[in-house]
Amino acid sequence: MKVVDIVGVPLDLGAGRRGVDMGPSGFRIADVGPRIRGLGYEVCDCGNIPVPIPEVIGVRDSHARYAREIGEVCESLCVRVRESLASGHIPLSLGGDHSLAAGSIAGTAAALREQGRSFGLLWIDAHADMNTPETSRSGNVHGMPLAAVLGKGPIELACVGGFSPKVDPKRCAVVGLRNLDEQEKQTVRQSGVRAYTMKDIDLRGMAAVMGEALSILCADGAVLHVSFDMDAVDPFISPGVGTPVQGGLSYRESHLLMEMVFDTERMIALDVVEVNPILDTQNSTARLGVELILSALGKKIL
Ligand SMILES: [Mn+2]
Repeated sequence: MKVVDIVGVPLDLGAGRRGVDMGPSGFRIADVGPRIRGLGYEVCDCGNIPVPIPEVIGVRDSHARYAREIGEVCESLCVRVRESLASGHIPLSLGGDHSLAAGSIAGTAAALREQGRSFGLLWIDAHADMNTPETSRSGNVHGMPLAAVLGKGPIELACVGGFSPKVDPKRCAVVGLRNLDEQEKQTVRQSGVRAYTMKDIDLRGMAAVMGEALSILCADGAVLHVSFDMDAVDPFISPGVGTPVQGGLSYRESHLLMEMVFDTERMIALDVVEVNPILDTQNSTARLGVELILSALGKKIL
């Protein structure tokens, strides 16, 4: 029986608004473990990774706030994800702000290096998360994790696991983009990452966009790491996120995306992040997150 390892990461040091540290509780209250078990998986809830709170640490670098502490959390998560994959399990990292992906993806990259295999990275997000301490206006590190795994961004995140970069930009696709400043638009265009905006999804449909993205990411037998920011989904149905942007993925587009991920049979690791119960309505965003996790793990309509 396939095993899913749940790892909670109550991290809000990368976000500008507090509360996203309660995300893992939101998922558990929405029965994430029992629901996955109901699909026929064995589930191991590994608890939460210890994360410091901002009240007990000072800001040293206003261009990358709490980067050192976030880097330390990411090192712990990297170890957990690598061990989970080495055991043949599926690590499910629940956030917490998106900066945790610098750790989970480091874990995937480390495990696959040991096995001599390659992976594609599917990044679902309203934002590109490709800022660096030099370009970020807020200094919030949750806008930087994709830069970090590509070898840029704050050094504390880029070097998690002791090597960099974690992934080739040609093996990355971002889906759901709709909020970038001028500088970041240029960064994305020059990055070599496949970027699918909401306009692409409107014009071509989610099925065509994901069909293309997955064929690129899974080429040559590569497996998949999926990093899903709940702010990719439209805030009407996913209100509990720190940086909502209107015009996002619909309920069905989000599910189709995850169903198509499952159909590849290549997904080995999943992050679902940026659930903020403080900003949510009746835990609806965590509940939607759980539904999307189930689709990615093979829940079928028929
Ligand atoms: Mn993000």
